[in-house]
Amino acid sequence: MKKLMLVGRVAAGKTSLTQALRGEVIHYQKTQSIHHGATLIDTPGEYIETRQLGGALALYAYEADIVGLVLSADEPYSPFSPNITGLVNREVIGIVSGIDKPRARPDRVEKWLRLSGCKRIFFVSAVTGEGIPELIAYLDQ
Ligand SMILES: Nc1nc2c(ncn2[C@@H]2O[C@H](COP(=O)(O)OP(=O)(O)OP(=O)(O)O)[C@@H](O)[C@H]2O)c(=O)[nH]1
Ligand SMILES: [Mg+2]
Repeated sequence: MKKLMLVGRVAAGKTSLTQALRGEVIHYQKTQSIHHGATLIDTPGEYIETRQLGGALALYAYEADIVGLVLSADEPYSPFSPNITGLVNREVIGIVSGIDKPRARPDRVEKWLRLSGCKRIFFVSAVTGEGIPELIAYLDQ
C-alpha cells in the first residue's frame, strides 16, 4: 500500500480519516505532533495554519508516496493557495472530508482543491464510511 500523508487545517478530519482507513472506531484525539505510521502520516493542523511550519510539511512530504490535502465539505474557505501542489515532488490528491455534515458543500470545496492543483479528488466521511473503500483501493494500486 502507498504511504499517504494527510495535510489540512485543525479539525479538517485528518485523524478521524486515519481511524476510518484502519477500520477503527472513530474517537477524537488531538494531533500534537507528526504521527508517522506504516502507511499513514498524520500531521497537526497547526502546521498548515502557520507559515513557517508549512515549509516543514513540504519537506516532510519526501517521506510519503502521496500527499492528501484534506478539506472539510462545510469549510467557508480554503487554506490552500492556488497551485500549492507544485511545492512537493509527490503526487497530491484532494480529500473532501465530512461529506455527511449538514452544511456540506462538496462541489464548492472540490473547486478549491482543483484550483490548488489536485487532479484527483476523493469524497469521504469518516463517520458513515462513505468513500473510504475507494480511497483504500487507490492507495492499494
Ligand atoms: N460529521 C463528521 N464529523 C467528522 C468527520 N471527520 C471528523 N469529524 C469530526 O471533526 C472533529 C475533528 O476531527 P479530527 O479528525 O480530530 O481533525 P484533525 O484534522 O485531525 O485535527 P487536528 O489534529 O487538530 O489537526 C472531531 O470532532 C471529529 O469527530 C466526518 O467525516 N463527519
Ligand atoms: Mg488530528
